[in-house]
Amino acid sequence: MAKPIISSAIVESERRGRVAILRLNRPDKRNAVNDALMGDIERVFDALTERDRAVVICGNGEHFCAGLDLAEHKDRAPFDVVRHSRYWHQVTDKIQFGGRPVLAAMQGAVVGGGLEIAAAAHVRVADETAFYQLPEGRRGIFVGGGASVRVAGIVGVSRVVEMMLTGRRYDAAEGERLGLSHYLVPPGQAFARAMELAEQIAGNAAMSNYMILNALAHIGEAPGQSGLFAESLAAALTQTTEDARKGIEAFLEKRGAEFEE
Ligand code: 1HE
Repeated sequence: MAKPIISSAIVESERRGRVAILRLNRPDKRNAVNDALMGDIERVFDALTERDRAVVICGNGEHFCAGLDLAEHKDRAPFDVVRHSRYWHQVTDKIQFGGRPVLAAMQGAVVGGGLEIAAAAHVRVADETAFYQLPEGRRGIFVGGGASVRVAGIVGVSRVVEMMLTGRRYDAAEGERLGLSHYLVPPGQAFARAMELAEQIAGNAAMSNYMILNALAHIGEAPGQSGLFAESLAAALTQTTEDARKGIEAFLEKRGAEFEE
């Protein structure tokens, strides 16, 4: 067994070459996220280094993640809920904007906060057992881990409203059609496919990956002309690197490119 990135009973972590793996490990609670689990997800991201060029997040057991640990949530005062929600935002921001591509490998429940974590990832691979749900309306609560922005950014505000009002369960095929997953694979194969993609993405030029993760998200929030100007600056920074020279040269010589480590 490879050396863990952090020592934790509820998050398993390891490195395989350039890919870091983070496994939610509360299968008996369907990987429901309590404060300790969120803290350990953050610790893994904080411990990553330049050598970790991609991350795969997955869950042990039959479910990716059943969302917020409702047992722990029962007794929170309003200010605690604000702080708790802002902490989820802090950690999901580290997933989305930590500077390295993150892939989610999903099976079974991708529910509530589980969907919010998945939505912060850049590439989502689901197997055919996956299902998606925002049951907050049914539980008398509201989303707090970023769904208003990130899930709405994927499926649109109108559908988030519908999902939260009805608690409807979308199956794996519907989820793929909506963009909740980008890849749909047979049961049990999500992790292997995500690892394959992660290896491939880890081999891209580091600055291209960085710009793809950061520039696109920020340009998406900018007014049109500001976005176009930012795009030109991102292009100027990326296109003038040694890696860009290598990538274009390799294409013209009909071979694969080897980028800087
Ligand atoms: C949990 C949780 C949880 C399971 N918090 N303990 N999320 C939800 O509303 C989803 C709630 N969970 C479910 O709908 C189901 O558990 C599943 C469809 C995911 C899985 O069903 P199943 O039949 O395989 O498992 P189970 O029997 O329902 O649960 C097994 C155990 O996990 C059981 O505990 P046990 O001690 O009785 O064995 C459950 O209580 C426990 N468990 N899910 C706590 N979520 C930042 S804001 C985000 C807001 C939200 O995420 S709201 C959505 C919360």
